[in-house]
Amino acid sequence: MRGEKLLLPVILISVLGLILLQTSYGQHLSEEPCSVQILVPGLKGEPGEKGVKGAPGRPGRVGPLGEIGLKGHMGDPGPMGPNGEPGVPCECTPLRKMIGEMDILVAQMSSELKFIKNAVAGIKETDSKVYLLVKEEKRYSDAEAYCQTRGGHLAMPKDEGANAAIAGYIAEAGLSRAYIGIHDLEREGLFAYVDRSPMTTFSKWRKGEPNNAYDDEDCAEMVASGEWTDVACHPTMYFVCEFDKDSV
Ligand SMILES: [Ca+2]
Ligand SMILES: [Ca+2]
Repeated sequence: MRGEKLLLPVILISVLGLILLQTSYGQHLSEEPCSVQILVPGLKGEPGEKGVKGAPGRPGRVGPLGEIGLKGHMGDPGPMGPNGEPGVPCECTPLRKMIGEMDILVAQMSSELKFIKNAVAGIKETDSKVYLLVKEEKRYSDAEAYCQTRGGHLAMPKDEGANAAIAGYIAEAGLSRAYIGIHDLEREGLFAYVDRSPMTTFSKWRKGEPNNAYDDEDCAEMVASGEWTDVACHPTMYFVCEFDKDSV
């Protein structure tokens, strides 16, 4: 007990002495600000609170041009649009007039063409037929084909007038003969016209003809006098075509 009584005053005096010592040291520092201070870094403090978000930065510089992208696929077709406004009725009267004038022109040209053909080729004609002497040597079948492609046939004299017209044509041309459209190719001895029409009352066979010489004469020619002779079909010679006037 006695020891404890002595220890307590000693502790109190020591603490009091330390307090006094610290107080006199702090006063000494504040009273002499120009004196040299030696600062020693303290311990690192606790992390502070997170700061608020800053203001947006300035825009950056313009970057380099990018590469050209790949071409895209064509899109689906769009929906159908609404119907348009009704059209204006056709002004057909001028068109009809124009077509009528063209018809007149065509008729005039056809007439002039017929005149030119007559003048140049010296075409012969009767009331109903136009005859054309073709100075190209052809076989009978080829001659008929030539006439057909132009809308006619080999000449088929069916009366004296027609026969005389064709004969005069041949004679005036200085020829002695030409194929005409008569044959017995379908039945020997039964001559008919090339358009299959039968021979009726008129015929102009030379005396002794048709004779089917060499058993090889199934076609016919007209000589300059206007008489007929049956001849072979394969030799080539000039020929006379005929055309209906209605179709020329
Ligand atoms: Ca015959
Ligand atoms: Ca004969």
